[in-house]
Amino acid sequence: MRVFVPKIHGLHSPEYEFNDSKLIKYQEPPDRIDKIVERLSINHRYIVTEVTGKEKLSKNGVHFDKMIEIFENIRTDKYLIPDTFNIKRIEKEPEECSAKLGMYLFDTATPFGPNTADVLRNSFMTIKEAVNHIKKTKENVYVAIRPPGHHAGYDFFGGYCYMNNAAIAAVRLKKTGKVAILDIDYHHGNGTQDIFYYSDVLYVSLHADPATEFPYYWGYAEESGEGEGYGYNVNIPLARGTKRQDYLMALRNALEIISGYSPTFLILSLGLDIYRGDPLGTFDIDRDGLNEIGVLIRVLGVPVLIVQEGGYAIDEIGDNIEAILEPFS
Ligand code: Q9C
Ligand code: ZN
Repeated sequence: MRVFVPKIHGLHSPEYEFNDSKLIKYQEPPDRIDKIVERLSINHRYIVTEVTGKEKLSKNGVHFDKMIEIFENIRTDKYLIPDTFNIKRIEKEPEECSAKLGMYLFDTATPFGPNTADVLRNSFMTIKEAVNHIKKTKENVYVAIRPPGHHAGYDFFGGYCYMNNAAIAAVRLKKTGKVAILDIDYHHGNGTQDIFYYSDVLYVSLHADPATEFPYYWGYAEESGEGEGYGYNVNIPLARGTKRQDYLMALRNALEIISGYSPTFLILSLGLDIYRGDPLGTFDIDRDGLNEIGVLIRVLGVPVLIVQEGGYAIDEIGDNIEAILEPFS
């Protein structure tokens, strides 16, 4: 299987995030992806390509222009964590960079640094190359990318995410067929839901119940889409501590829905934070469980674009990625 990696992702590397009323070490560091790439590079089933190119963010086809313009124009010598949020959503832009970011940011875990915009430009190019490859070959592709994307919506960002990698791919793939997105990150993909809420791109998400878990204000089962999108948003919230067998049962239901839609392409938002040893998750899914998840999704027989989202058990991330990708490779 081909693997695409943004070469300069490591230039986005905040030191801290503000979490649970404390300043803590940033939980989404470069070695997440470095460890994955290191492991797949020595496995003959994978051909790893580092993408060096960059693409202007304004052509992303998904996000609100004003938010992207702010990303393009931030000038800072340190990682900014805004302290004030635009909950009234006024359109006037303040002068201070941190306050500009606060216009669209929804949490305190998503610092914006000197090279963040450049890293996003490299991410965008990486997504485009992966999309071109799956379009051309109809073969499964894995994008080993960070920062992740599924918490970034049309006009908001947060949860370590700035731009929605899976959504950017979906919009492009939609030009040649029907697209479904399956999101198995531990957290609800509020950004992806938001972007496709009014459209017939099918979004199906298995995630921890928002009543107890981030992102708290999205992800309930009754959020079904609206207008053209009605019925094409499917949320399956699961209790903290959900065990492998219950998870797999819910996954079979999700796959039934996807199979009924007959997509041309499937995008898999892959969060390894469902793993039992993850510091941010609570699900009880072991490494064999990850492999079984891969097997069940593979059985659909649809070409899959696998996009990396969360996953913070860094010492085990190499073993975990091999376990879940093996059926696709
Ligand atoms: N009190 C992804 O897995 N912090 N993002 C949660 C809870 C943010 C996770 C704080 C977690 C973001 C892509
Ligand atoms: Zn997550």
